[in-house]
Amino acid sequence: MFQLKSAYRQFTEEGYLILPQLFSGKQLETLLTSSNYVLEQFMEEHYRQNPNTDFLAMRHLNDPRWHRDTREHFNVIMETIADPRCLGSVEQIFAGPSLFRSTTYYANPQFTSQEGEWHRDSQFVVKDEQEEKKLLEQVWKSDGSYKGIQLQISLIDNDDLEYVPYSINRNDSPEENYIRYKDNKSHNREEGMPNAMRIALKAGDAVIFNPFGLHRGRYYKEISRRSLMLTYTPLSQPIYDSFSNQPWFGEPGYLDGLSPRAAAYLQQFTDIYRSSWAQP
Ligand SMILES: O=C(O)CCC(=O)C(=O)O
Ligand SMILES: [Fe+2]
Repeated sequence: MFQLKSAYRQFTEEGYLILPQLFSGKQLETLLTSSNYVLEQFMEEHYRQNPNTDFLAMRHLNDPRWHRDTREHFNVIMETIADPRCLGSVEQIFAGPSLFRSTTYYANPQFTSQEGEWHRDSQFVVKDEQEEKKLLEQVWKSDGSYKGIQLQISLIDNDDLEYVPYSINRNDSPEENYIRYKDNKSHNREEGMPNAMRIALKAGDAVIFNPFGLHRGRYYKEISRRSLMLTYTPLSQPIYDSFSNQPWFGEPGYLDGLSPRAAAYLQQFTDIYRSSWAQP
């Protein structure tokens, strides 16, 4: 009998896991409508402040500033973060409970087209290549230390994300290192990354990927993209930074009106991070 790898093994070995039709039908439509409702407000503000200038992504769709007129779209986004379909897959990978970290929305640019830069997210939290090697070695030793895993839901058909399967458990090969780091990172938009796989998703499909593996996006004005990304850490590994800096979770009534299950899940975020938001 043909036996697929377990989700846990697929993710830990290859660094990514496809979740076909995580959302569909009316629910998918609603999620697209609610995400776009936030995006439109963000765009209006962004283009007013930065005329004719693209942005790669927007963060924090759950910021109450986008939901002053109605809680309808807020509820959709928050219920999605805590949806058992999302948490089920994420917690299978963590082999334990998860903690919400942040939301990001990728929408195609309006004015320009460019390839994304090949990277591992580990490079953003260290000062140089040597330090990154040490960090990755620590991660491999500690077996499952995550900065956060990304659950990206394609709300429309899209294949902008590229990933190098199995790169998560090893250092760069010389070819990979050339593209990612050499000559002051000036080659990191070049073609030819060995074994790169474009992740083709239909509307409603999702991918979970470990951002410490090699990956990049693509940002073309001609290629429509609406991908909602939810980031999670293991409950036991909170990370304090701009992603978790969401003091609005501490506002009275912030979680009112959500299902008891979603409210209980998201309350953990408030409980864990609240002290880090306190003003000195
Ligand atoms: O999906 C993209 O465009 C890039 C995603 C990425 O780099 C990340 O989530 O770490
Ligand atoms: Fe990344």
